[in-house]
Amino acid sequence: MTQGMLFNTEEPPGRRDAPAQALAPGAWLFPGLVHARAPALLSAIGEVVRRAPLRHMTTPGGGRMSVGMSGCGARVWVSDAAGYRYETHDPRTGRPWPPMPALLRDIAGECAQKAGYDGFVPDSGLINRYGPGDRMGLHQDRDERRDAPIVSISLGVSAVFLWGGVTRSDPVRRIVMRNGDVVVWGGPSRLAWHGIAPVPQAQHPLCGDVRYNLTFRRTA
Ligand code: MD3
Ligand code: FE
Repeated sequence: MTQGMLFNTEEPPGRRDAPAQALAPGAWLFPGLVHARAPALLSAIGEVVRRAPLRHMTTPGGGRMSVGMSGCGARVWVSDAAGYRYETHDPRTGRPWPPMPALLRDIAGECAQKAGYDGFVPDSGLINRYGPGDRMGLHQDRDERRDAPIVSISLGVSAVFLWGGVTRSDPVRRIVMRNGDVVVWGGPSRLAWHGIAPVPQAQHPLCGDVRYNLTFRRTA
């Protein structure tokens, strides 16, 4: 997609009940699974970021992440000059992270169950906010429990998800994530390399030019 062009990323009708797609062993894409609940999910995000404002974290290498981040639950991932870790308190406010809204916890559990992971109760909900041009480089998620899946919910503007497989040299697949799409990653796919290509300049009726991604994890 050409940067700078305007796209209407509103999802076409009829994709809401699209079948689940197996992306790889242990990894499932559910197109539009939470589409109907996008407004409620966005309200829950608003409730969290009112108490724990989105911020651009610093990487250990001294860079500034383009993605705005916040979170809820017992522990939330943070990055600063000292490295990556999960913290019980928001370093920006000094207060505990906001509790995870029951709506988020319940939807995450329901999504995990659809992928065959029963009894998933996340203790961490990370909120990523992407504006036009914001991206996330290829990485692995290594800082939390690996015996639990990660549930990812995309909202707002569509983005191209980069998926490099479990070995760094694996070819990178490109998968479009639209408003209401859910991916559940676990088992053999839990340590896959992944990232987000620069988000296009586009408009979504619920989110303007923003993409949100929610990820739900177990950290303890
Ligand atoms: C594949 N977020 O927060 S979510 C992250 O859209 C992160 O904001 C991206 O990567 C985003 O760490 C992608 C999809 C995702 C999340 C975790 C994974 C894919 C994953 C863990 C293992 C393999
Ligand atoms: Fe990640």
